[in-house]
Amino acid sequence: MCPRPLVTGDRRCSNGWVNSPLPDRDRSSPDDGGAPVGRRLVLAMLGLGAAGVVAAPVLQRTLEDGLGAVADKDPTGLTGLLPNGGGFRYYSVTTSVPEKTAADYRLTVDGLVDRPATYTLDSLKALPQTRMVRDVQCVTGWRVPETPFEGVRLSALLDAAGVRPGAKAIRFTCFDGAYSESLTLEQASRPDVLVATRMRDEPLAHAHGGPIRLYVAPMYFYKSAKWLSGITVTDSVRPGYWEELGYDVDAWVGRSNGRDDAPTV
Ligand SMILES: Nc1nc2c(c(=O)[nH]1)N[C@H]1C(S)=C(S)[C@@H](COP(=O)(O)O)O[C@H]1N2
Ligand SMILES: [Mo]
Repeated sequence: MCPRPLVTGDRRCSNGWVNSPLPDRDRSSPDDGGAPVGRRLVLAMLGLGAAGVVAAPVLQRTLEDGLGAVADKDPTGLTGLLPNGGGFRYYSVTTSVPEKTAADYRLTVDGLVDRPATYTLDSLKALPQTRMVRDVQCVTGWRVPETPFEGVRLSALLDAAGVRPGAKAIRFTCFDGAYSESLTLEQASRPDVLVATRMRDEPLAHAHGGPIRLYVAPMYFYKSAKWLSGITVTDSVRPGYWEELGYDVDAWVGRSNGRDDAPTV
């Protein structure tokens, strides 16, 4: 299955599905006078050329699309783990993502901190957990109402690490080996930003970025990096994966990316 091509031509369907948080209006036509962010993104994508397509393999499907279709195409072996999707879509910028369990999952906190740390899954679960129930909004338009997330406040991990004076931002990296995200230190200190251990009142499934993902409640869902493995405190914001391709770094729902969705918090 190959949905609407991102740009004219079908070369980017050679790897599977399109995966972009790009709004549909821009995906269907780069020249339809859409929002400036869309044009910027399309130009960035075009600029990538063939190498970019290889570097950013494409995958997108709805978890509830029908597992048969997914099984036919799925190069990742995730199919058996797919939970009831509840309207969520599976996103990954890589064709496969290793599975991590309590035995081999690690989260490192480093950079401009006094006490760098490495957490295991068990050590994260042993810390105080915060549960929040908010809508999830993807920048492509889909929204899932009232989704429970649970986890450790990012601010608690930062406090434990001792953020040094002069620190301004956080860079997040993922064990898929490709995705990254960023927040300012002020954003990262909000009580509604979690290092999530659970989603929808279940342990985080691999398809949803388990065992640990970031959850940034007030921002578009691309900020909620899946398969989180690194938290690095830095002296300036380094734009994340999609932000390098034109999406807003400050991705407040309803106040960014040229969109007017209802805020999620
Ligand atoms: N590591 C990683 N995290 C990611 C992405 C990704 O491709 N890789 N996609 C982002 C986008 S655009 C969305 S909408 C959500 C999708 O989360 P879901 O697969 O749990 O629905 O994950 C975000 N975090
Ligand atoms: Mo997204």
